[in-house]
Amino acid sequence: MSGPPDLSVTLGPLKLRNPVLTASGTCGYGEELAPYFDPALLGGIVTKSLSLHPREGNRPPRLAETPSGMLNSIGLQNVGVEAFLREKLPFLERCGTAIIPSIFGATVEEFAELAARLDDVAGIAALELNVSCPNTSRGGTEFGVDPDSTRRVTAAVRGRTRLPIIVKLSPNVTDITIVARAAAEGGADVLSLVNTFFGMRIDVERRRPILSSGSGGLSGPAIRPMAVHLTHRLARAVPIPLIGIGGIGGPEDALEFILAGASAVQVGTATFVDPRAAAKTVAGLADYCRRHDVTRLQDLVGKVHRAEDEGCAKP
Ligand code: RRO
Repeated sequence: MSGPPDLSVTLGPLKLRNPVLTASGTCGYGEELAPYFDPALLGGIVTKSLSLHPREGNRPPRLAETPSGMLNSIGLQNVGVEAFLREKLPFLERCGTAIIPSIFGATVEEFAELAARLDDVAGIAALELNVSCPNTSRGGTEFGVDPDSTRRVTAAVRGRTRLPIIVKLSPNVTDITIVARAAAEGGADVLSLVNTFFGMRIDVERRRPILSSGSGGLSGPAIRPMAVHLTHRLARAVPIPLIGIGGIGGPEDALEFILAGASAVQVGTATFVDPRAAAKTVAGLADYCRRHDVTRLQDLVGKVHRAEDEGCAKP
């Protein structure tokens, strides 16, 4: 191969220098990464979900370790959209990577207002609609488990912005393809999957839930095979590009999602273990391309061989 591999990816109207983004809620508004690596190495940064007004989130304890994973119940703590624009975006703009605010509304109108507020702002590459937060009583999964609500939220946002729209899907549904199609019908350009799975831990001595809110959202390697499965299934069911999320901690994990059909990936919980995980994933993907003589990483999207091709048909 002559020259470095081409890691750039195109997701509908969204072009990224490489397919590795940070997952919402795992690096605040990007500043937390800067001591560890140059954020320009990333394909993009997805911010903590923003609401119209600041939120303090849930009471602690709001994190709990689980086997190969983590439960959270942060409760959407964030600075609010105005403080984001004033205090956080200037740093992000200087990072030299795609900036993707995640937005969260308790109502359809709040989603639309957030989109309108961010629409004409320089330095924003796309919006990710969080219709899948497991830790709020209003909005969140309330929208993301219902196809009609997902369609209405997406269409309302579509009506108020020219930015590419990514809809982040919940895994806590019977059939993810139904909600995904609704998001596409509403005008989504890209789908990201998955947000966290509902989960719970109980302190048996005290006979109480460990999280103050009772249940929370499960992330980390524990959910990766389920997320890869859902990505593989969805890639065959919807015509729009996908971003894979769920326990990605390195290049091999990212490649599982890419081969399953994701055009890009988000690194989340792994950043809490190794703050350099996302940057190392980019470097590892380039290395894989060199070792396998892949000129354009994008050519690998969805290229997993069918199990039947290897003589292991389902019983
Ligand atoms: O803040 C949270 O509790 C949270 C959010 Br907004 C989300 O989308 N997913 C998650 O696991 N936690």
